[in-house]
Amino acid sequence: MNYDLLMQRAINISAPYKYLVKPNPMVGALIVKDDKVLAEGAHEKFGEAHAEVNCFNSLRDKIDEDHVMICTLEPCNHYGKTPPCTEKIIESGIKKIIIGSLDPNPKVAGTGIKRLKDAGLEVSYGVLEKEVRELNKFFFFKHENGRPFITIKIASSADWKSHSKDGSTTWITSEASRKDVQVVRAEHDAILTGGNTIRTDKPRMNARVEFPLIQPQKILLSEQKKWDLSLDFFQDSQVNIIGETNLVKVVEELSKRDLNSLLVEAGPKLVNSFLDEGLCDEMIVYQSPDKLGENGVSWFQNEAIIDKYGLSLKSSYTIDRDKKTVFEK
Ligand code: AOF
Ligand code: ZN
Repeated sequence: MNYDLLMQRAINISAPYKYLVKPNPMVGALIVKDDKVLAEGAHEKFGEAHAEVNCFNSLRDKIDEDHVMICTLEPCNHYGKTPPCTEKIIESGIKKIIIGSLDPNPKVAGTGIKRLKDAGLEVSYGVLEKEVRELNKFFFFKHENGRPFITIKIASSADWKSHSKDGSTTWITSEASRKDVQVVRAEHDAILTGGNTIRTDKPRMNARVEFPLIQPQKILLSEQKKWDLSLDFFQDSQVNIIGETNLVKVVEELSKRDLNSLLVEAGPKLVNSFLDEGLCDEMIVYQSPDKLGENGVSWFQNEAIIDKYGLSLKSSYTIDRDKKTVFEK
């Protein structure tokens, strides 16, 4: 059997649920016999059935010695929001399982494979592991690094200014760039900003996209305790206000929560603080061809800052009249 091809299919069926399963990983499973796919299932919604369970539910055949299960991620072995998949697999009588990657979640981390092996199944793993990891980049990062993946997003003028000093609030980047930002927001588990941004820009900071999704949570770093809760920012999803000013402590606190990724959308001061603390894994710059000139407030003291923080170019392309550049660690 061509396990690479089958694993790719399992990955493919998991991917459409990206925005509905987060912060869980996208997972897909197949049951095959003699190179034929007899059943398939994906994890479709956070808190609901895992891929393996949906896969068994779609199988009409009775399992025999020749059936093989393909699963992109090590089956879970713990009681979370759903019971352990390992027990379901063992009960089914299936004898062989091919896994993409181990699950880095400390609640699973090898115990799923051990349980299956102990029950006498033939288990192998590591098929298209790289692809599974890439697809679930934030999930693997969080569990392997103990903190969420941090993306900083900025919109800049051609001369690296953030906004004009006189407070005129015209948009720097085009509508197409601002639409792209909505998808970036949708990908993250939480959006973090500062009190100044809320007071001056009055942003909504939700993900306005045309597909169903779990809205990112919102995190407001501010020492101001009382807020006008009718502001747009306080709608759509849960808002957490954090009064702590030490960013290392803030991220430590956020690491305890069920968040794999954090999108920082803030002004120059907070953005530079995140960079200074080394708390940036990726930076996305939407840059307009227009300059703000003398009236503009600079994003950085100098542009070479991006190199200084160990970020290097990942991709760069145009969106309408702007340029979107992604830098990564
Ligand atoms: C699987 N199959 O389809 C997924 C798995 O709270 P729960 O019960 O939904 O468990 C979530 C954890 O289970 C998640 O963090 C990850 O470690 C694993 N995800 N495991 O066997 C699946 N989505
Ligand atoms: Zn499971």
